[in-house]
Amino acid sequence: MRKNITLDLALPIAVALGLSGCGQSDSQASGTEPSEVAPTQVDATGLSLDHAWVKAADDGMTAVFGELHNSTDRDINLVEAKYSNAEMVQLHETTEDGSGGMSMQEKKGGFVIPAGKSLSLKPGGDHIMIMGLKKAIRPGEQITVELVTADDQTTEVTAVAKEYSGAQEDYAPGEADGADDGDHGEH
Ligand SMILES: [Cu+2]
Repeated sequence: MRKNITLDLALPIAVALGLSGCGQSDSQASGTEPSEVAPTQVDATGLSLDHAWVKAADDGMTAVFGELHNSTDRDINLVEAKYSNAEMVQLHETTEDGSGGMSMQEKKGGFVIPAGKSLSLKPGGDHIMIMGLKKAIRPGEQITVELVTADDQTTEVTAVAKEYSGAQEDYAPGEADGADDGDHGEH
C-alpha cells in the first residue's frame, strides 16, 4: 500500500516534468528511455503510477499526475479512477481551445497505456481530475486513488500532495474566465 517512490533512483528524469509552468511540448524527453528501468512496485495488473503527485487543494477541483506505466505485454485501457473524498473523478485530456488558451475535458474511452510503455499525466496534458473535494488535501499528505481498467482490474496508487499554482486550465471549452496567469504573453 505504501509505495516509496523516492527510492526509485532509476528514473531521474520524470521528476521535473510539468513543473516548469508553461510545459508546452518542449520536452523531447531527450532520449531517456533506458531499457532496464525497474518499475516502482507493480501489482498483479502490471499498471503503476510512478512519481505520483496531486495538487494540494482546500476544496473544489484538483488533479493527480505522474507516469502511468504498463509493465505487461498488452495494452492497458484505464477507464476510471476513484477517490473516496470527492464527489467525482474523471480522466481528462487537455486541448488548445484555438485562441491561445487551454481547456480540458473528459477523455473519451479513457487512457490507453501501450504494452511496456508509459503515459505521462502532467499539468497541461492528460490528468486524473478530482472534482467536488469533500476534504482538503494538504501539502505533504498522501492520498490513495484507485485505477480501474477496462477489464475491471483495480490498482491502488498513492500520490503525495504538492503545492502547485499551474494546472488552471478552463474546465469547459470556450469558457474564458479572464484569468491572467501571464504564462502566454502573446495576444
Ligand atoms: Cu481536468
